This record gives sequence, structure tokens and C-alpha cells, in this order.
Amino acid sequence: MKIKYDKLDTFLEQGYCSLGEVVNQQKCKELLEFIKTTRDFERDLFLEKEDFYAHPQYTGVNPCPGRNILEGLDLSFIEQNTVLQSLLSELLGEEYSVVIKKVICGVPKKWIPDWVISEIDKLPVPNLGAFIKPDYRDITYFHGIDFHQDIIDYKNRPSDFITLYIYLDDVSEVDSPLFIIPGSHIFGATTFPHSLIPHGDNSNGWLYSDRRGKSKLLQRHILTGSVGSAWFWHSCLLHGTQPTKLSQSRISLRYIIERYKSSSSVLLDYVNSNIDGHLSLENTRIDLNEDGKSILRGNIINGNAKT
Ligand SMILES: O=C(O)CCC(=O)C(=O)O
Ligand SMILES: [Fe+2]
Repeated sequence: MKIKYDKLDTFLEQGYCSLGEVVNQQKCKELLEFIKTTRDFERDLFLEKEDFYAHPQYTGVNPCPGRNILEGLDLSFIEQNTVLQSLLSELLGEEYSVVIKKVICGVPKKWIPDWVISEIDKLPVPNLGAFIKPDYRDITYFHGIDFHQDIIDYKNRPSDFITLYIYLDDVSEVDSPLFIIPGSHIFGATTFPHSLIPHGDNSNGWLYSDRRGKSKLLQRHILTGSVGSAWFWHSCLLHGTQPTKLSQSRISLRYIIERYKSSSSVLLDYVNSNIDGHLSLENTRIDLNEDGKSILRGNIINGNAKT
């Protein structure tokens, strides 16, 4: 396969692309400062316990049209970035489009009330949205998240999109960096929680099985980087984070970007043609009940999954 941009080599082979500090750092810092002025992150995010238990609501608690802090902001420093535009055009076709963009906040334990800590204890997806005051649900809040594929949110949708992730903070190993598992897109979409068994002496090796007879030994990779660093990955690439051990947040931007539906074959189609598995699933996860509440405990990335 002949490609214009060498940077896309790793996407072809490993399902992700590391862009380095591609986004204007000053603009990222300004955006971060703005986000931080919109609320008291440390003391005012969470509902009162009584209010939550009066009407527990687990779905519809993430940013959506009409409730998204990024709506109305000028993000041309990202969306018109020429490097990003060139790479995304080659991968997805020139008329790619943004499905959703949002701010993600990794919340430190210190900010979370004790009753919420008990609710999310050992959950595979500790999305805090249910416990956040409605006005502040224009951001997604996590306290770590187990290894998953972003297609988890898109049942019955083909793998026709990528995730673009941009750090607005400097992120070192202790700031809850993202972990990705390069090459893990190769079995296509598999059901969450995934079959991942630690392998070897260090904590990098994982034996990944598609539960349909295929397995592969893969190495985890840690995405550390300074403000403005960006990556994008295939919708079936496994990734996650451990909760931050520090008392500060980690704020990032996350875009879902889809290939133009009717354009002729693009690079993503080629990558998909090499996938040995399903490109879409009817049921992407088995951890939630019909109210959207988690019914599973145990978290692979933190080493306390039930086996
Ligand atoms: O920022 C994080 O901690 C993980 C976010 C993530 O993987 C997602 O939103 O899909
Ligand atoms: Fe994700």
C-alpha cells in the first residue's frame, strides 16, 4: 500500500498514529484556562447524595447537542490545523466529518465525595456523569476507565471512524496517561469487558483473545506528552487509563471523526480489509443493565478484574 504521509505507517500496522505536539500550545493553554474558569472543579461538581438517590439517572449524562462546553468556541487552531487536515484526509477522505467533540476530565480521588467513591468502586467504566450536577454535564468526567474500544458507544455502526485525542495538560506517567495497546484493532470489534490477561514479568504484556478462537500477545504503550500532543486511533483499538494518583485533573479533548460515506476507497477501508473479525457489533458491552447502571465489578487495567 502506497501512502503519502509516513506518519500513517503506524496506523496501517498498529491502528494508531502519534502526531507529537502538533497543536498550538499557547491556544491549548488558553482553552484550558477558559475551561477551568467555568466551574469550581474541586468543590462544586457533584450532586448532593440525597438528590442523586431521589432520582438516580445513569444515561443522558454526557455532553450532547445543546449541552457541550465546546459549542460556540473557536477551535480552528485544531480543526484547520494543516498537518491534521492532511493526515485525516488521506485516512478518511477529504470530506471527513466530526461526529462529536468533547472535553474529557480525569478526576482525582480527592475531589470525589465518599458516597460516589463507593458507587464507582472497581467499576470497569467509572463514568462520573450520573453524579455530576446537570449544569456541569457539558464535559465528560472519568476516574480511570478500563481497556475498551471506542466502538463501544456505537452498536451496529461499522468501524468507519477514528478517535482524535489531544492533551490540554502536560501528561507524565503519574498524571493518568492513556494506555493504548498497539495492534489490538486486528480482531475487530469484540465485546466489553475484553479478554486480556497480563503476560510476562513487566506490566506491559497482554494476551488478548477475541473469544472466537484467536489470540495475540501485545505490548501496552503509555501516551505521555506535553500540552498540544495528539494521537488518533482506530475505533477497535484497545485503550484505557488508570485513575490519577495525584490531586490534579487531566483535561483533554476527544473528537470522533468519520469517513465520508460515499467517497471511494480510502486508507481506513484498506486497514479494515485487513481486520480478522467483525467491523461492527450488535452488542458492544455486557456491563450495563437496561437503566445504564453497571452490573459488573472488576477492572482489568487496575489488576482487580474477576476471573
Ligand atoms: O480520558 C480518558 O481517561 C479516557 C477517555 C476515553 O478513552 C474515551 O473517552 O473514550
Ligand atoms: Fe476511549
